Amino acid sequence: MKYDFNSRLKDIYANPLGHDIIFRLLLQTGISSSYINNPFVKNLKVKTLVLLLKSIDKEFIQAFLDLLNRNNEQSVKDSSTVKKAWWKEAVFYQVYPLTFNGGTLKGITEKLDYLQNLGVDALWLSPIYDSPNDDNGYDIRDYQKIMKSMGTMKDFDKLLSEAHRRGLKLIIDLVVNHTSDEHKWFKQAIKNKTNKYHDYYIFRDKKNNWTSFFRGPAWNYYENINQYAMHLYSKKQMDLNWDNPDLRKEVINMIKWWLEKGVDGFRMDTINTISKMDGLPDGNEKIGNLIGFTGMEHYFYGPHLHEYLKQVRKEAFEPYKAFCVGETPGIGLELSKLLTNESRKELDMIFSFDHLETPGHKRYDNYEYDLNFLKKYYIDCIENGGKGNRLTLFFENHDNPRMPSKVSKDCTYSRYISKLLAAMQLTLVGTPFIYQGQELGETNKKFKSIKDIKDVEGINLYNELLKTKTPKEAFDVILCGTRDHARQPINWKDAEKNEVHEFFVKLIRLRKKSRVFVYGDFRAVHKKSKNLFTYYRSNENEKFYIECNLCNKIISRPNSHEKRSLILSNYEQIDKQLRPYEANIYKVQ
Ligand code: TEU
Repeated sequence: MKYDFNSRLKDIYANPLGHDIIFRLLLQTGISSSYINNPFVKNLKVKTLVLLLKSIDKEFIQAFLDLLNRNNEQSVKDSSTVKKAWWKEAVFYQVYPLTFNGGTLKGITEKLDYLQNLGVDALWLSPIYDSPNDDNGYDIRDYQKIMKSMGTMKDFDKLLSEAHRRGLKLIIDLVVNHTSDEHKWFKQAIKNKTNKYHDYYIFRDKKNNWTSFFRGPAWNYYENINQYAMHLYSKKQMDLNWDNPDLRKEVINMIKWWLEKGVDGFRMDTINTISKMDGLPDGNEKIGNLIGFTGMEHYFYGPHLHEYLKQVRKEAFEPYKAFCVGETPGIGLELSKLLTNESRKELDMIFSFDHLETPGHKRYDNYEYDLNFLKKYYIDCIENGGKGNRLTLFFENHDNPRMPSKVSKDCTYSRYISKLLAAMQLTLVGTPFIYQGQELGETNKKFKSIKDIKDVEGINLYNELLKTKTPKEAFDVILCGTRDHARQPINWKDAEKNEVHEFFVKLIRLRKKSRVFVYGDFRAVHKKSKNLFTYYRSNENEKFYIECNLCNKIISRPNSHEKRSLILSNYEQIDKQLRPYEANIYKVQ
């Protein structure tokens, strides 16, 4: 199907890429996604919409239509059944090695009993490789060497064998969209334009208008060769040229080297950005202003993405039956099906970020997260996700502030919120990924000044904000969204006496005992009730009813004559009404 100004919105929305772009645009602008389902709206032609909405300019729409016509993949046929797999049954735990336990691999090994007692089944380690730490290890200098401050390869081998001895799987972070500018490949690449490593990266005589996720142009200039090199992230993270088959081969060989050592799989860092639009065309400035980064429409879902993912899976993962979860900023529900449906043989799961901010908000905005949006998001994903796709269930990671602090600026109910979120994370349909400290009810840090901020993204944004704001105003913005909140050392003192920790242990134990939470059916009830999220999980043997109060007020509990027995609550005992952020799990008789 070719898309143009005569196309109807419903046809564009039926296209996976069109669906996700419209969903993302509505999300960024805070316009309700229910408009797109309105019979009048969905039958509108694009040209009529442009006439009606003066604010949308034709160039913006043309860029969108061009993108659709270049990526004209239609929806994938869903699988008829849900296939079982260890990574669908597992509860994952993300370790940020730099601050987990003394910043060493030995420190992680020391905590394996704690993690086993928590009940998790698999660990994801953020980068452990040799790095100058410009982006805390996401700027890799040597893929096959351990970061000196973290220990040695012997320490890693010990950690891996001790994890396996306890029945824990271990996956590592694969950062192959870019390397550090101190990587030996890049050091060769900038020597001259003729050596083979030069084409491992993206060099051009002229730069385009793309900007970096970490502010400023996405290009460094190298005078000795009079060329620019691309970096979508920090100035020291140089994008690899995945269009070069020799580079792909190098990456595949490195992956196999780690698989030979026995790792169980990978989390693939910003993996959807590895394929850039041919010719590297300028980004649409209006789209750039809206989403915050210019050019993203030309690389968040590039022309060869599927081809490259299929090759890596076929040549590296499949021979070892390795697991892979892709981190895919900008990818929504429909595109995720094209990346993870088992028929596609690309990724097993992805991390989509569409739920991490509520409509009209960005990470650095000062607002309180309304959990009613999370309810709507998960009902949509679960009811429309398909049997051939597995949702990742996460609220936190090393790139985002602590979720309880996003929900409520005051700490009155933060422990109840931590437990409410845990109840949803461990009873909804999908694979839970717990981020270090979440099980302890960690909240945002009270940083005092920009001196406390270490993250390159936050520091760069602060310096850019100083062009238009006072230092205090700029710091207040950073305080809302800095990734530093999630990167603080964990306080292990009395960790297991923590009420949030205890709740996580009980929840994970319940999930293990009752497979209904892994493969069972999901049915949301009271869908239209504000601040109330209630749903059933059921299979032929068991049925559970979960009720959640999504706000800081007491709300009525819906009447029911159903015979239920309370299994778990984040309050001491049940009351007539639902108290602030109350979460209860019942077994239905
Ligand atoms: O993050 C990629 C990504 O999702 C970014 O959009 C991220 O959210 C970041 O905050 C920019 O706004 C991955 C890693 O998780 C992140 O820690 C790294 O900084 C980044 O890639 C570059 O490797």
